[in-house]
Amino acid sequence: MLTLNHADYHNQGQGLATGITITLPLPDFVQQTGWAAGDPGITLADAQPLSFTLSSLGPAEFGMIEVRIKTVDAIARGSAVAAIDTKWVDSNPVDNSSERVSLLVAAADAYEPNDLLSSARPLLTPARISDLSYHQAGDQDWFVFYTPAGVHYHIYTDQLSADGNTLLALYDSDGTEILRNDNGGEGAQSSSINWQSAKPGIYYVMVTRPEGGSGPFLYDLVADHEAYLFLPAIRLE
Ligand SMILES: [Ca+2]
Ligand SMILES: [Ca+2]
Ligand SMILES: [Ca+2]
Repeated sequence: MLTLNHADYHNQGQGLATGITITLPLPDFVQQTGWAAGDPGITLADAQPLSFTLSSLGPAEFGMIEVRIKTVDAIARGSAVAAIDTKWVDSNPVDNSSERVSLLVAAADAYEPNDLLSSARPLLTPARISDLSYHQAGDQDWFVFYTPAGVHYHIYTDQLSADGNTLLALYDSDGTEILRNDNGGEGAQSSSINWQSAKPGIYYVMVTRPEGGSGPFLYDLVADHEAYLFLPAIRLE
């Protein structure tokens, strides 16, 4: 897998900056395989953490470093913050770091293909299935579980990556929808269903992205048995 990442830099100071170091620490799951920069003065200083040096940058001058990275993982999440440093007196060092940028690898998860009720994967409740992905437009993740009657379930999506958005639905053995939820989970776009099985049988849960959105994301699917505590009747006499 090959993706491109770039760091923009800009001298917003009044004077010539010299002895510049640009650092871009990458998460462990990616490797830098190459880089390119428009400014011929840029040199690679170190591979880990990834850093570059530039002898000088005049007032209002700017540039960009493009870094090619690869990963062998199908699912991974991390983030990176680029930083720039100069040996010159810097009147405003607080803006020398970039915003934290999410780095996401969201290829097909370990339960694919499961886009149909007929290809649903077993869900042994209670369960947390981590590192699921919505890896392509229209992906549906179907899971199937058996329940006796009278069990309370809390089924929800969790740990959504940036810009993630789930729609969660519950179906009976005929594929008839029982419940669905879009944004009822603890995270803003996550989903949650509370349900009690009226009769024993096979049921299905399905997770997808709601209409109107796009883009890959990662999530966990959790199916908890809700515990109810019935206190014995007590009496003071
Ligand atoms: Ca999936
Ligand atoms: Ca799927
Ligand atoms: Ca949602």
